[in-house]
Amino acid sequence: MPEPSADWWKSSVVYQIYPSSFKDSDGDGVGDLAGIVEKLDYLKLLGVDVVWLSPVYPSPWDDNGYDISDYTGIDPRFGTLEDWDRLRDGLHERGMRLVMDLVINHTSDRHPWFTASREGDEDKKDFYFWRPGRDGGPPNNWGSVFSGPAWTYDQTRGEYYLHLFSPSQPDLNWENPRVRAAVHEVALWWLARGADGFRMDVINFVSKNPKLPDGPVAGDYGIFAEHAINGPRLHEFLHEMHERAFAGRDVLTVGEMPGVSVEQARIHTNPVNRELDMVFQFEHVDLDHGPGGKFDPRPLDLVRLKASLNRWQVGLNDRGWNSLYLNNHDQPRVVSRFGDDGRYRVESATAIATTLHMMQGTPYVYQGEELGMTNAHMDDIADYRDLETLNYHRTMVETGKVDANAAMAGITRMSRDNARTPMQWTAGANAGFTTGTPWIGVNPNHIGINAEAAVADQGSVFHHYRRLIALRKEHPVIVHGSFTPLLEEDPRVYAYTRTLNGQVLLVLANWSGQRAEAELPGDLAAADAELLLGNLPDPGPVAAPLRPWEARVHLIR
Ligand code: TEU
Repeated sequence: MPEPSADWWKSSVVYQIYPSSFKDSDGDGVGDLAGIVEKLDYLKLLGVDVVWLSPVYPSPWDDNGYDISDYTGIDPRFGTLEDWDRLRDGLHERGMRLVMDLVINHTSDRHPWFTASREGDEDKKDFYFWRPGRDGGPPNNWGSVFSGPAWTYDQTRGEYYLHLFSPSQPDLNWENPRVRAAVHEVALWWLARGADGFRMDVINFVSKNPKLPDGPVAGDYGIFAEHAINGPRLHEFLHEMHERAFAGRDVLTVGEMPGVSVEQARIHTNPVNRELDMVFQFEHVDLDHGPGGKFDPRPLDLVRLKASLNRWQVGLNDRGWNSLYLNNHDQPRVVSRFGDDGRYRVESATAIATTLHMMQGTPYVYQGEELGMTNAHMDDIADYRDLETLNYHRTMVETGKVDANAAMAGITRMSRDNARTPMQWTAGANAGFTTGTPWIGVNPNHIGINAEAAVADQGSVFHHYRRLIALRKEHPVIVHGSFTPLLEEDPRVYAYTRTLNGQVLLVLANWSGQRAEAELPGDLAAADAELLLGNLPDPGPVAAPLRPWEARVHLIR
């Protein structure tokens, strides 16, 4: 286990594993903990420091494990607590850490807490949001993230319960101090077992306007975000959890916060407030959502993406800390979404990675991103497994509310299942993921896009990620340097500098399939710079034009 040191997570790179799709060791078609242990040397070669493990707790699997029925166990599909211990030890032996996914805004409706609550148990009756109906319907007009109303009537209790996600994910009532104490106990239980921190699911949803008022109507329902996120007690709840569970411990805490602003994140991640180390914000991954939402996508506007990411870089500099991500289990594969997964797949994947990894913050690599894995391009709804996707198709497409072809195109481009197809290990059967029948289809392009081929090819996306990760360890300017945006209105080139103790890191990336000139300020253009890393052969000097999807990192000492 590496020596604890203050803020180790600032110079770390985190690798997210979506366990059901990473590696299956027992042939049941679902990834498992023992499968992850088989691949630890692969992760060590990549150079990542931390593994963030998406949920592996017992779950009815409505939302692929984000509906938890037992917070201190392992779902049999993934193995046992002893398997988890072996994963923990395997990571620690290699100098890596293990961060767990805490889903504590809601439980599964099969969790014993909910069972007791619906039956009116004295201790649990207020563990969730129960309300009588209004005018024969739900208590307010909120809609769920996963389509439909955010309330379901329960015959046993005779009241409605709140679920901002699916009816199988009832929201915990954090106004109840016993709920908060129970959640703190869960965190302490995993820390005692050797976990090194937590990713906290929609953690800014845990404080809601206690009156639960109607939201402004959009479509069939009211928008819950007006009153159910970033609520009045959020800072209090986060600080309380920090003091009860994290204070004095050498752990990484990252809060997933859909809808958080830079201003709020500056408070959440300012160490003096003792809340969280960093947050996952969503501004940059919501930019291509059209008027009809995520399944009504619009092409990327690079100038808007630069403005968003740059705002977060400048906004948190010296006061908070950024997480840096463009991929995860909820987002389509960035090389298909913002890059070019055809002619310039390797070039665009590495240019995008260079742009992100040289910024200030902790980079998160999602499984397969380091291979340049692409969207699945599935155009038959029968191939999808994701609750959000299937609910959207059922409630909007099958009802005729949206045009079926346009919606299916949106689903093909934006569904979360694009990130959840099995990890591509080899060109062989099922991409070497399983000897059984995979729970979701394997991308046919695993023939050419797989870890075995990538590790053997020094020009692969994998080795570019490995070099980016290594640079972060070698140059303090990458971790601690201030950020200065350049060429903010340029529609093709992403450019910025990082500065520390007189050293200037210049990052140039052409996010287009055309040649581009970076019109740099004279002092930079003429600088005598050392080339630290390029993504194409024979990279030129600072002033050299940028070839299609070319990225370069120059150091001016
Ligand atoms: O996601 C939170 C969230 O906002 C999701 O709605 C996600 O961003 C959305 O699907 C994008 O369209 C977290 C988890 O990451 C996600 O996997 C869970 O489904 C969700 O919470 C409920 O736990």
